[in-house]
Order: sequence, then structure tokens, then C-alpha cells
Amino acid sequence: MPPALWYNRASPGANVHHINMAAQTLHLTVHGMTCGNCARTIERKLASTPGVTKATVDLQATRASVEYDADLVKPDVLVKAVRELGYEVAA
Ligand SMILES: [Cu+2]
Repeated sequence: MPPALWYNRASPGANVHHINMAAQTLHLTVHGMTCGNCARTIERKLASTPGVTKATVDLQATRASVEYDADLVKPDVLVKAVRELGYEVAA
């Protein structure tokens, strides 16, 4: 990656709207994923849930990490979102 791009990504102001957020990270163990599409489906679902700033799913580790604003969304909502897709969640 060119240095200029790194600079832009790290530039002050990029995360300004996050400053007052009650940022939390939730780790979930997700069972039932069989391939990368499963992981991506869960990632997309979580990332599109209001209040979620970032969602990453590790298929091999059967683990999901969700960064969210505790003022906007609660962990049980995130768990429910994954269960609605048909996967088992052990929080
Ligand atoms: Cu799959």
C-alpha cells in the first residue's frame, strides 16, 4: 500500500464522529459456519446493524468480534441478529 494512502487513512478527523461514542467490543463464539460465505454473511448482517461500527468474523476460530456503540445497540440484539441467520451463538 502506498504511504500516501496510509497517511490518509490515519489522518486526524477520520474518526471524529466516534469520539463521544460508548465504544464496546463484543466477542461471540459462532457455531454452524461452514465456509467463508457464512462468515461474510454474518459480518454483513452485524455491520449493517445500527450502532455497529465494525464486525469481523473468523471462520477458523468460530469467532465474531463486533465493535459497537453501547448507547445505540445492546449485545443481545447482536446475538439475535446472528441467530436470525441460522447460526448458533455462545456469547
Ligand atoms: Cu457457508
